[in-house]
Amino acid sequence: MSLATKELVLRSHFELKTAILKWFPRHMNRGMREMMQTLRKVDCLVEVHDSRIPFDWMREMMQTLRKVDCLVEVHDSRIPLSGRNKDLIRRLSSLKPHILILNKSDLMDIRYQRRIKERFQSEDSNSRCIFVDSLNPNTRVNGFPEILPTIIEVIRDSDRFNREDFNGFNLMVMGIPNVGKSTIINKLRNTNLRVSGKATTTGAIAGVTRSVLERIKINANPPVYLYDTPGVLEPRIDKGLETIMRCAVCATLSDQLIGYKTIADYILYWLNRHNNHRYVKLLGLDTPSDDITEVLVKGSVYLQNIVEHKSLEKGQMVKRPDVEHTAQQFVTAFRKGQLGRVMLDDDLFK
Ligand SMILES: Nc1nc2c(ncn2[C@@H]2O[C@H](COP(=O)(O)OP(=O)(O)OP(=O)(O)O)[C@@H](O)[C@H]2O)c(=O)[nH]1
Ligand SMILES: [Mg+2]
Repeated sequence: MSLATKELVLRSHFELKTAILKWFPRHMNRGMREMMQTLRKVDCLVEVHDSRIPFDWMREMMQTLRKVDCLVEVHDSRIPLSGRNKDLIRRLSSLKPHILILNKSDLMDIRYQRRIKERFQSEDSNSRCIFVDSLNPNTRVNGFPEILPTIIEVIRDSDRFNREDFNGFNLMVMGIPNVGKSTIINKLRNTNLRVSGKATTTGAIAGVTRSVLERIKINANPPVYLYDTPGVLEPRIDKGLETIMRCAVCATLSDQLIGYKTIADYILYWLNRHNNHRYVKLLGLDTPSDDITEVLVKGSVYLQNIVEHKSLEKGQMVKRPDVEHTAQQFVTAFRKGQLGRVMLDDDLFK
């Protein structure tokens, strides 16, 4: 939907306006320092995203890698290029067959699917790429039924597959936080084994899975087992602000790290650049605007997000718009697809 945009003055590029500038590099620097120390010991995997997660699981992950026949990489289909740990995947996929599942396809602009497949195919002709909407109860409407046959096919085609001592296929799922790795495992298990419940925990915030888990059986005949792993971010995610913001928009970074107002600001910038003004109705505005403070203040009034606090000057209760809460609602609406299906990396496909 596009409204008249006569007075709408768009920013030419996205800049951070908040204190994140002060401490984000420090977080990254610490992550990089820890990464360099750990790299000496384990050869690759790196955690930059959440300093509370210990590094022991990296060793676990490398040990697990020896046992698996195929790497199942999961990524968010709204950001097929941003945030993917490409160097790491390239190194690991030289050791094991690899497939890429682009999940959350219910939220992506599907016009890009063919172009994305072609791009990945041209980068690595041995890898396979499947689009999946793993929350859709109807497994037939998306790439879900293709996953297992494709994995078995790439393993069987690989010259490293040991057919003599076959006692089942072992897979390791990996990817950045919150892209749906655990959801896919549960769904594969529940669909193929006709069971219910969750074998591995899922959740809307980044960092739910915290260690390499025991292998989970996801198919009986042939036996297929899958190791779930914690999300790992690309060590060089600090290479561009837009990459960081796209990852934040898709909740692959913790919301506390970036802040809702900053995430909302990037969404506003991105929507306006794409002539998508659906937020005007959502936030009860008169016209589109590229000023996040104006949008959130007016939106707070419309949504009745008002807080009361005691004024130190006047000594009495005063009301103010709860812009933080409105920013959170705006971000949530975008993440749920209420402002349309998107391809956040569209500029990288031009
Ligand atoms: N819209 C949509 N949401 C999904 C899809 N798959 C998973 N989700 C949601 O994404 C969130 C993250 O899912 P998880 O399976 O916990 O993700 P994860 O990759 O295991 O996350 P970590 O363990 O934190 O690295 C949950 O809220 C899921 O419900 C999908 O296909 N579409
Ligand atoms: Mg998980």
